[in-house]
Amino acid sequence: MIDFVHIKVKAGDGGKGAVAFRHEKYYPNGGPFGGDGGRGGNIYFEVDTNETTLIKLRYTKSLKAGNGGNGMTKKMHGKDGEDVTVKVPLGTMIRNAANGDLLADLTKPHQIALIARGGKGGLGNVHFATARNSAPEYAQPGEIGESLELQIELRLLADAGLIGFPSVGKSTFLSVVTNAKPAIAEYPFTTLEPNIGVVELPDERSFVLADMPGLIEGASDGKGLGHEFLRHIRRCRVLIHIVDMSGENQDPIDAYRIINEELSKYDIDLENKTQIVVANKMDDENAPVYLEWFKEAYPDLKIYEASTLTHQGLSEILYAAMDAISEARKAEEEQTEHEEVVVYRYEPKRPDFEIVNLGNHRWKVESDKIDRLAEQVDFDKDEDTYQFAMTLHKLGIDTALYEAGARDGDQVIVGTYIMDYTE
Ligand SMILES: Nc1nc2c(ncn2[C@@H]2O[C@H](COP(=O)(O)OP(=O)(O)OP(=O)(O)O)[C@@H](O)[C@H]2O)c(=O)[nH]1
Ligand SMILES: [Mg+2]
Repeated sequence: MIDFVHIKVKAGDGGKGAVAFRHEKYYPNGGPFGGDGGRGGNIYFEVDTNETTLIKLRYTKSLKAGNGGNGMTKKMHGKDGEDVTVKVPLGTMIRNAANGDLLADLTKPHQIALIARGGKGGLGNVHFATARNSAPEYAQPGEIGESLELQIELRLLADAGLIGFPSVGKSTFLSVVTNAKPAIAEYPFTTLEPNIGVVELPDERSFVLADMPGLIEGASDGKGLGHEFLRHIRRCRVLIHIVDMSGENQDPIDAYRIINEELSKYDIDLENKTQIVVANKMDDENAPVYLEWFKEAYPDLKIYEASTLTHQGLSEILYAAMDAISEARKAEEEQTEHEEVVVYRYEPKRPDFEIVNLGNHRWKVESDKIDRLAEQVDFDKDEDTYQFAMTLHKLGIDTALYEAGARDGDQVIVGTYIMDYTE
């Protein structure tokens, strides 16, 4: 079952840095006193194993995280904006709707993905005081939080899979214990694609159940519907293996053996999966005799007798499956419980600039971003020039120049401006 929703998300904007000055009795002309803006809230998506659908998001057109508060006087920081965490089911994939890029593939319990990052708060004017200018009128604006349109897709990972020969009653089983409405018919290979439903038990536990197309001898080599869905079976924690005791289509003893052989051939690790063996169609008049033979052939096997037609014996099977699934989930959760898995879609930040050695102690900083910034600067004004130098410093350009080999007195070309380099 695949489920899609589209939503817009907007991370919080950073708060503005404050321009303020100290005005106290004994400091009539005190220095800059403006604090920093707070960080904008982030938007996270987190796996919650209690969720099984995206229905909640279907009614959400957009989500917005809190903006950071503005900086205040007395160097007080603005408050950080509130984060938003969206709980989604296991198997949720989040894409950037604009280009289809996969931002996160949430496949483990507790996994968290940072999807939209809040803007940084602006620095208050306390950061900009210098020997030359002890009363800066400048503070940074806050960064704008990211906004994205998301395409969210749920690929339910089935906890349990119904397997067996064609026409044994797998789809009938699914249709009786879940809301799913799969096609059911006498002829083999009625089911061509797995159908999925959610089993909800009276004790409020639930699991995802899928029926599978029928398996036949040679399925692992691609016979019948072959490989297509064996890969789904591999991911199920529990297999409910249905054997048709009417004996109408196959001998139940052979059927059970052949299915297990095919699964092993396909490298499905049967040792580590719980297999619940169901003797189905027990309402059929021939079933009791076949069942006796079956028990003699497999004396150590626990067999659940059932009829999906008359709904006999089904709840015992569901509880057995649920218990095995709960145990498997617990083991999985314990593995990941204490390491919060964070999937950042961010690549390690690439520098926005390149340092080019022109030789002769001359260097060039190549960067569109910095060229654009430089256009705004009035280099006749000390304050502007100073701010620009500070920006270069913050972007790590002086360090990068040093690492590239620049030394005191070298010339650095930035945009159309030539500066002297000082370590
Ligand atoms: N007598 C009897 N017939 C049943 C029972 N369960 C299912 N059937 C019948 O068996 C036939 C096949 O049922 P499906 O549920 O489609 O079987 P399936 O295993 O999904 O078959 P494929 O999708 O072809 O692999 C249908 O005609 C059902 O009505 C049962 O408990 N007793
Ligand atoms: Mg079917």
